[in-house]
Amino acid sequence: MDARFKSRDIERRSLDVDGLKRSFLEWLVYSVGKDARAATRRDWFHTVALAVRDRVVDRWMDTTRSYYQEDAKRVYYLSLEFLIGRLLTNSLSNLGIMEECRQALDRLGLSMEDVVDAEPDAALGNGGLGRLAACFLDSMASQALPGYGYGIRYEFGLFEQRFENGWQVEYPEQWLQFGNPWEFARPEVLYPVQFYGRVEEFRDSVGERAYRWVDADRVLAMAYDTPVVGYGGETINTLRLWSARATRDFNFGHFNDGAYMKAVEQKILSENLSRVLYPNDATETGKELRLKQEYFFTSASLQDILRRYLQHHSSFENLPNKAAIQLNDTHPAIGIAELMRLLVDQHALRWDDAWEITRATFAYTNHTLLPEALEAWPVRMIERVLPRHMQIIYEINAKFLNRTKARAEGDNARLSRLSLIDERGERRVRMGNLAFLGSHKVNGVSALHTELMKQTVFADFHEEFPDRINNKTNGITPRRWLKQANPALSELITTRIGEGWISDLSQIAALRDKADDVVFREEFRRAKRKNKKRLAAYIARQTGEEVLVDSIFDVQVKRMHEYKRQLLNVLHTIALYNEMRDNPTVSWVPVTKVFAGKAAPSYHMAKLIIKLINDVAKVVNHDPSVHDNLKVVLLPNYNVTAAEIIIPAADLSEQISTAGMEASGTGNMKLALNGALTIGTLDGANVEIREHVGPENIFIFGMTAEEVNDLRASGGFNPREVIASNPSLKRALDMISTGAFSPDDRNRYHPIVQALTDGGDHFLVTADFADYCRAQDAAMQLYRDQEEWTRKAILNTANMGWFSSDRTVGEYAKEIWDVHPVHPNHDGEGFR
Ligand code: GPV
Repeated sequence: MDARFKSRDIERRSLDVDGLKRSFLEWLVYSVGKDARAATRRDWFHTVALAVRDRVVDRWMDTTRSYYQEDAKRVYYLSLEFLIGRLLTNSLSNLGIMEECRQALDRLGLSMEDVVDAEPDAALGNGGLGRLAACFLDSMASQALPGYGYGIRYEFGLFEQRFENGWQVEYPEQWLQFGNPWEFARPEVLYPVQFYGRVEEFRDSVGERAYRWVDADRVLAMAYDTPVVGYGGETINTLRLWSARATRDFNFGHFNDGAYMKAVEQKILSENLSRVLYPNDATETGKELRLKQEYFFTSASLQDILRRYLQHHSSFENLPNKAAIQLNDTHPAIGIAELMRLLVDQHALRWDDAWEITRATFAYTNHTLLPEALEAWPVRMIERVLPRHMQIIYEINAKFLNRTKARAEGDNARLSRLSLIDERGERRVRMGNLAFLGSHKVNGVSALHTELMKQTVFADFHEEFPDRINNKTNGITPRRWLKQANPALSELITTRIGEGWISDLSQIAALRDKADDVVFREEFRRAKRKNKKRLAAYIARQTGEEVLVDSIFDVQVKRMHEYKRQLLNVLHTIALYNEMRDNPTVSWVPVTKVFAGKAAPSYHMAKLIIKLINDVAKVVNHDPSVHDNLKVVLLPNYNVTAAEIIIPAADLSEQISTAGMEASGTGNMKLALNGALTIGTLDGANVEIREHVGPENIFIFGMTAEEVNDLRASGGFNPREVIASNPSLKRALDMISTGAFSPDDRNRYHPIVQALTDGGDHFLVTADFADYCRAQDAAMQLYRDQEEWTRKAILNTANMGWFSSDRTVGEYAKEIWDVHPVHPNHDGEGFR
């Protein structure tokens, strides 16, 4: 070791058991302020996290310094959501000191599990979109890519879900309550962000027309940085989250009125901006505070990006060569108007130059085609909240529409579809159109979704700009979703093929041969069984329900949404329950139906489906006539931490959305990688999963996206006819509608029955029911042959290598961002 450092400095970096143990004790006493006798589990978590953080800081600064010294092109991932979950296991695992830490804690008489469990789950996201952002951060850091995440440091993450009497009830998620040991507050990194006010026109120094935004309210955005530890610990990137702070300037006018307290209160209220995450998944609320959140973090991030750029450059023409900005859906799309404003109003660039730079810098990812999720802000709201941006949007629109062919050809219908402004009804700004126009690349998140983008929402834009749309099928990080969540399977894999798969998941293909190896199959089953036992214990703890470890763990975990069709699964559950009761002498394959997922608090239908699942569970689980062959559980408060326990234990993965509606799905990838067989529709990335794992190793059922489209277009679908011709479906629906599961309120499920019948069954649950049951039967029959089931499970794991987010991020880096790995120099001052 280098003698330049005092022993304490060395200690802070040491990665062996003794060094870790000494540093834990030092942190406990001097930073947490407790001795070992008085320390709680939470104190120990903070202690360990702070000690681990010490091992990261030097390499973090080295990484940042290397990017700076090389003036490397950076990619900035702007996202309103980062669903990162816990960080302790992740950091230890990526640093490669998991075992050392376990032993150090052991010597202190502590269990690693207890310490790990004291960490709150950072739920700064709703579902797939936010988790994708977190997987991308891991992949960028693990591949030495200069990538930054920018978002909001919500004080309250996604609500905590509890069931009261079977109904979902929401509680605030106070993840910051006891402090966050991973983050570094940066009170000096502070940017003003404005709202409201008006625009003044004036003549600039050369007599040109110019604009300034005046009389606006101001808030400050303050940075909090969290290190993002890449696999191997070589690259440590930054996730920078903004928190709203009141400005200190006072309106003296108010004081003269004696309204001092009022003035101060207004300032405090401005901090509400970063208070809470909106709990909607793929639906928009159109609330002003949401628009302000979007602008708040986007503006602060752009100011920060320009400041960093200007350290090396004195003009802006090189910005696209030094910065790539990825818009995670349209939530940060106002950034296009904001960059134009910064370049034109504040840095005096000519409009056309600014536009060229802006377009070359931004790229946009679309994550849904659902019309209710396509953001469209009322013009009147933007005019009021962001008056200068509204002008800029009009200007972008006018210049664009003037140049289109449609105008030349007098095709007004097409022109109005291309417009940034939706003129039907209340005038609105179509954020998707703005994002498309202001980006050099636009991508979908699975092959099917990208094709549908070209055919539907962006058909006109695709014709106008045929090279702009491209596909980047989503991926998941194998570090969190295999190595950390499933140590049993990970260790088994490593004994056979080494550990190269962790940073190059394509290597997992080497397991294909092992599917025919009877010893390997036995060990694979043993790993799965271990995970199922762990889940069974979790289920017992959470719900009080005992489930059979040897039953099929049939898992549907995701947000509650009609298009995801938890109802289809419930109807099959009821049909299976009836069959089991009718045929008690048959030797049934035992099934455990595992559900988990949150409903948006204002989504009444989704909340009613939650209640239905709980009601069905109550009846089925306590009916002795099914002899424990069927259990239904709905686990509360699904989050990243719960997913890490549930996913490795799954046998069957439910991916049953109405074809054409799930943009990609990423849970489907996590489950298949962990050796679950998929039962699914040809939707989103399921299509590509089928291509990779092979059609014989997946249960595909139901209508295709094209068939769905045709059936809906024909207007001829009649759910009543389908129900009448399927006795098991009819019986299940009759039971729901007559109160078999809700004797206390027989009409409770009227809205559900209504939606599936006279409501026209928009999500085609009844249309796909029969084929779904056929696929379920096939799965149950296959499960009887454990060798054959295991063979297919292994082939799923072995064939999922392509779905690593390393592959996805690599494609973005090459085809959209043009960023390259920068390997940090760790030899300099400050490194051991
Ligand atoms: I837009 N998605 C999400 O989680 N929240 C959103 O607000 C929107 C999309 C999801 C899609 O529903 C998934 O199909 C997809 O896999 C995921 O985004 C990541 O692309």
